[in-house]
Amino acid sequence: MDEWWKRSAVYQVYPRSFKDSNGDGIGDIQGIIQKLDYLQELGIDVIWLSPVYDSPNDDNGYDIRNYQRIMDDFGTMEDFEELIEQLHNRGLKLMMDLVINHTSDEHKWFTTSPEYYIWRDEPNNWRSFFSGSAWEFDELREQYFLHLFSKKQPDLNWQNPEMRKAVYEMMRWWLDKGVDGFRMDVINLISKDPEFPDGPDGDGSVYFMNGPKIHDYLQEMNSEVLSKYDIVTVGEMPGATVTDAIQYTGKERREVNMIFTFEHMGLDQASGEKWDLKPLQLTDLKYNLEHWQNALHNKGWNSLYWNNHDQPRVVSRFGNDMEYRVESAKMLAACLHFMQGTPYIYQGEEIGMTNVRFEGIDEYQDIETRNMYAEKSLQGVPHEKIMESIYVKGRDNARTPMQWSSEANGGFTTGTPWIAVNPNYSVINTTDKDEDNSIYQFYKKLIGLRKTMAIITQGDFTLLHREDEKVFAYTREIRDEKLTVYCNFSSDNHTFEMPEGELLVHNYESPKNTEKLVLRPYETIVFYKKF
Ligand code: ISL
Ligand code: CA
Repeated sequence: MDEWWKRSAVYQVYPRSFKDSNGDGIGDIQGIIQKLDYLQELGIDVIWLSPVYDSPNDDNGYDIRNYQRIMDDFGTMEDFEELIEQLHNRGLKLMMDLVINHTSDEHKWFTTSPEYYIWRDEPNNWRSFFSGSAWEFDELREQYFLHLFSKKQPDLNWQNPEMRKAVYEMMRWWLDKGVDGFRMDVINLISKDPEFPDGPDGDGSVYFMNGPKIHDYLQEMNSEVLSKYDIVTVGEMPGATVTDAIQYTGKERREVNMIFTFEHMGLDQASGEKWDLKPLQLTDLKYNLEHWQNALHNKGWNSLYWNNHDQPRVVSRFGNDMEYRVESAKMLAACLHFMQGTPYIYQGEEIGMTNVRFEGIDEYQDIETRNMYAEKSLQGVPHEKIMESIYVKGRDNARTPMQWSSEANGGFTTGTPWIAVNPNYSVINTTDKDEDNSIYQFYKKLIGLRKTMAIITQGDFTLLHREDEKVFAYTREIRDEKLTVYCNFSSDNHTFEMPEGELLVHNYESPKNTEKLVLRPYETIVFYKKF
């Protein structure tokens, strides 16, 4: 089968914050349809749509109440079918978000088929990702159920074959409707150690990440469902290492096409806790990505991403969103898009949207952020200190509405947005997208090059200037071709020997005219050589 997804670029739409078509302040499916020209022009191939299923919205749709219904906020099943049709008419594909580690506690299964969930007479010490115990007492059953996320997200019991059958049936139903693939939410958490042992300091991850039967379940899902369709699959997999990734994505193993690693997202974290801040050391990022590039080469397949709806905005995180916002947004794009793998662009990344700083905790909507704030406040951590970590890492950084224009609310809604728009919308928005030097045009160029240059999807990766703490440089090589990519992650100049080849991509007007390669602040420059 043709592996079209190896040449594709994926664009993630977080529907609540993309475009509101009816003025209720919530993005919706008709809003996405209105913006298909914008997406098609960017050159992307696939839209990954964050959950649009019926949900009470405890975790913005990652708590599904009914897998076969569209959330009222987003529209109707007819709207969804229209979206698929319009995408397909344009040659674009739709990747659905699939949340099957857990459902909402309002899903009918929770009462009609309690054996689909995980129950214990006594809780163990595991902590939920969203603070507090991962177990909740149910008055009716007089037992505890497991919820790795919020208490309104009970974990499904994958040991139950009936439950698995019901999930596979639901997946086939969507594929028969014409969806082109799945992004599988925390899919490597579905197999838990049946003994449920206590974990060190309440961290149960070794007992539920990449658990004992995970590969059996994925292979069964593949033979029951995935293998019957020409689709793309990506598994979101916290805690998966390169060794795991080779198993999950090795072609002959028939599991998934690629996974989202979290390793490079944890490098600016001082401990196991995401709120424990530490500045990024560039060499850590370089060595990590080098490791993934080389280990999966010919053995599996990488997904490439800098951010998503759970992560801060990359230009604020690894770039410089104050003095060099445009330069660093482009530099980061080039750094990622010349690597091997399938690149993912998160809505707003292509216009250089930044993190947000709301005054008070009440303006934050994310359950992870709110629960963490409540827990730390009780422990006596000062307000300013908690807010500082939210400004750096909070998920709402990525969830403020898409900034379409300099009109009220960034043109996202004519009503009151469900979460405030980043006040910088008057400057950062899509209205400059047609200008030659816009970030959008830069992304468009990178996406286009991937289509025409096989070296980008196939070439060997070699890191250059390994020890350099400020500059990330690498080559890609195949037969008689070579790409050399330089990325300056700092606001100082750095000088190197001039690489071979002609200039392919550049984020400054013209190269500095010297014998040497002088990289200016956040400069990226890419050379192409044919021997
Ligand atoms: O957001 C995170 C970083 O702190 C993770 O803990 C995140 O919850 C984890 O990566 C799993 O994410 C996915 O499943 C969650 C949902 O809240 C996220 O939005 C989703 O991407 C539960 O369904
Ligand atoms: Ca709406």
